[in-house]
Amino acid sequence: MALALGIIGMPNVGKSTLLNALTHAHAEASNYPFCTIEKNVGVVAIEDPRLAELSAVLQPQETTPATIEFVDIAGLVRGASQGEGLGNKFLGHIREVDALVHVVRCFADGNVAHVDGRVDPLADLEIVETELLLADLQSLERIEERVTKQAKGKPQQAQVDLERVRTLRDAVGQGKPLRRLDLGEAERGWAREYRLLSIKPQMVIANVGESAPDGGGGVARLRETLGPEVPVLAIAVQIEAEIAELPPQERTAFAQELGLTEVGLPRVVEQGRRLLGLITFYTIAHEKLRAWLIPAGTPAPQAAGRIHTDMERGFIRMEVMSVSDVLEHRSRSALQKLGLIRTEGRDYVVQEGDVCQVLFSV
Ligand SMILES: Nc1nc2c(ncn2[C@@H]2O[C@H](COP(=O)(O)OP(=O)(O)O)[C@@H](O)[C@H]2O)c(=O)[nH]1
Ligand SMILES: [Mg+2]
Repeated sequence: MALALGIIGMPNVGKSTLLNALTHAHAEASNYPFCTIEKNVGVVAIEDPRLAELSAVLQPQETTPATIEFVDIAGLVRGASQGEGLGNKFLGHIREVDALVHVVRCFADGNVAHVDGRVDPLADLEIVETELLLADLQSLERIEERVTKQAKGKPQQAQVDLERVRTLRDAVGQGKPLRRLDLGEAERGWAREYRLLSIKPQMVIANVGESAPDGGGGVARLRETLGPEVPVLAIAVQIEAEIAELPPQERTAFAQELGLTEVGLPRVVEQGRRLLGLITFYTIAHEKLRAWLIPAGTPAPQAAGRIHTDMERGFIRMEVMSVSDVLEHRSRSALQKLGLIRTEGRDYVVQEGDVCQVLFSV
């Protein structure tokens, strides 16, 4: 049940280049709309300085970073929700991801075609957002029809459901993405269950050109329009892809040579982790140290299940240290003396930075 981020946007804005940069793989990046037909998944290792330090202290035989998944979804055009440009298929791919990375083009480059023949990040953003809203409107209308039929048999429950559907439908009808509504946890879960699109948390990547890091004013306009809830990251995607080709130790120096203050991709990954509400925890088993990402609030047995399903089924208890304690005291015996190794049972909720050893039997 790995959670995934979907890279969305119009054709030719730099989505595949971004995935390519993120995975250092060579996803096809070509100058033709619709060149990405099938979805393309990249597994990205999380850079985590604490993991390296933990590894230096614990000296395991193997150290494995946590990963996060990005899916490159083919470009959407106006009319996608009506099936334009294979739109229905691509919208279907968006249903399957848990959060959205919306790439908009801010770079000017006469060699790269824009489907509408102009560079206007706000207009691009609106076109794609509108297609998501229209798709949600269609879904909600279908759900409403079904619930209305059910209302004949079970009037009371159906009435509650109907009200819910109508609240969401009204918002979407007024052009308001569901992620902006102040919904309760139950409503939110319900909207996710129906796999609505505009409920998914979103970040925006302003793909800026090398010579205009402010995207010709586009970055500021995006921030102003989207408000504080939607993070906007200005990333020079093409350059980041070139930087990503270099060995890790040379990247920062090269970025600085190009006048960038930092390499941008880790910010995309970190923001993705936040959008998905994931925390990092560590496990030690058989001389293997691993970092994992799990949703905040995950109970110990399910967290253990990430390592192996047997560990969830046969979960007995877990020994837990915090990463900061391990890095400070640097030995098991010291931690033991100080009472910093806890024993936790099935009801324990795993916390950010926990270092865990699972006891289980099957
Ligand atoms: N100048 C410039 N070109 C870019 C940038 N990002 C992508 N491109 C080019 O734009 C074209 C389309 O990029 P691609 O990643 O395939 O777009 P996608 O359709 O959104 O997946 C390719 O020729 C890329 O090399 C950028 O930041 N600057
Ligand atoms: Mg592409």
